[in-house]
Order: sequence, then structure tokens, then C-alpha cells
Amino acid sequence: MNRTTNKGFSLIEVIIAVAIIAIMAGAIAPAVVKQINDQRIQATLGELAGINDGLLALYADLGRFPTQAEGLNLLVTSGALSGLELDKWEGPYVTEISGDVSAEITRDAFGKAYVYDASPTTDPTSAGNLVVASSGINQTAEMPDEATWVVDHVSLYDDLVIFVSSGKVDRNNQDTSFSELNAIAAAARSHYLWEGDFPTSLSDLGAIYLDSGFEDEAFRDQWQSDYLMAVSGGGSAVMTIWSCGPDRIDDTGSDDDLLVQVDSAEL
Ligand SMILES: [Ca+2]
Ligand SMILES: [Ca+2]
Repeated sequence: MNRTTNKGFSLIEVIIAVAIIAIMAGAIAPAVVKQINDQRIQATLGELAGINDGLLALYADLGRFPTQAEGLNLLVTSGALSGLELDKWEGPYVTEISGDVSAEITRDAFGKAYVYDASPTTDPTSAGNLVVASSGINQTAEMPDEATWVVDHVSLYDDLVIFVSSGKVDRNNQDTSFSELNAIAAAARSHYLWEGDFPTSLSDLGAIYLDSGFEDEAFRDQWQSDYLMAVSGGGSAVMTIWSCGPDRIDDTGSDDDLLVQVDSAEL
């Protein structure tokens, strides 16, 4: 009746058990690591998509992307903006993540800071106005190649790279700016018909000739640059009104500038 049931384990049984556990762990561990990495890649891709949308929304508001110094932080904080730009900033432009938003948005799901290139050299050249990149699983930035972000090389590395293009926003801005330029041109025609000459500055058009909807923003385009004007010729004067376009540089009506003209001879 006193038979013991606790025989204990023999040494050979322990060795076999440990060996089985070791083999199973060896088989499972890589799968677990892979699963964690896959989740981090998906999280990082999701963040990059949000950053892309946020940068375009910021561009639509400010008429420009963050400078290299401002970086991705400008998506969550207005930072050193002032005046008109501070008024126009309507962030945060990324979906809020729990905790310290500004710190998290600048880091990928592996905890490493995103690479932000505000003036990238890309191949093809029109690939994007900006590049944002995660260094990926190995947390080593392998791109760009030779200082050029090559679209075709993205798949060569584990880096996760987005090329951000303002093209769609610019097309919307162009449509709106042309509408405004045409409204200003119509006001300039009225000015000429009533006063016998073109205005010497756009502000001369004022409320008398301009329809509502312009008010204090009357003479600023969608990239937040002033519309410009010039009058040439004597007896048959031509008034030119233009926007500096997406590059916000006055190309005197050429390059990416948007331009309308009013010829007094046609009035
Ligand atoms: Ca990498
Ligand atoms: Ca320009």
C-alpha cells in the first residue's frame, strides 16, 4: 500500500525533455521574431502613409513643405512659425498617437528616427518633392544610393521609403489661382473702362472693382505668395498679372508662373 508514485525523472529523461524544448524553441523563435518585425513594418508603412497625407495637408495650408530644419515636427507643432504662416497652420496633421506625439511621429515602429530629405535628388527626377524613409528592420539607412533616391532601388533594401509629391495639390492650387487671376483681370478691365487707365497697384482695385470673396487675401495666391502686376505700352497698354507658382519665385511670368493679360486695345 505504500507504493510510491513519485519515481522522479532519470537523467536521460531530463536530457531528452530539454533537447525537445530546445528544438521547439529554436523552431519557434525565428517565427516569433519574424511576426514582430512584420507587425513593425506594417505599423511603419501605416505611419508613412499618414505622414504623406499630413505633409500634403500642411502644403495645402502653408503653400510649402517643412524645411530641412523644421522636419516632420512641423506636422505636430507650429514651432517657430509666425505671422501669416502661424495663422495658416492648422495642425496637428497626423493622427494622434498615444503619449508624446511629437517624439513618436519622428520615429518609425523600430524606434529609429525617420530620414527626412526636404530637397532630394531623385531618379527619375520628378519622383517627389520630398523623401521620408525608415531604415527598416536592420535599422541601418541603406538609401539613398550615391546621394540619389533611386525609385527602382527601393526593393533592394529593407528601408521603407516614400516619395512625397505636391502635384495633386499644385493642380488644385493652379485652378484656384487662375480663377482669382481672372477675377483680378476682370476688375482691371472695369478700372480701365471707368478711369481710363490701369491701376498702378493691385490694391487700387479694392472693393469697388473686385467682387467679394477676396477681401484681405485678395492678392495672395494659393502658395501664399503675392500676385504681381506690370503695365507695359503707352496708348494701348497691356496689363499683366501673375502668380509666382509652386516654386514661389518670381519668374516674371515664365517657368511655373501663372499669367493673365488684359489688353486695353480689346476694351
Ligand atoms: Ca535598412
Ligand atoms: Ca515661379
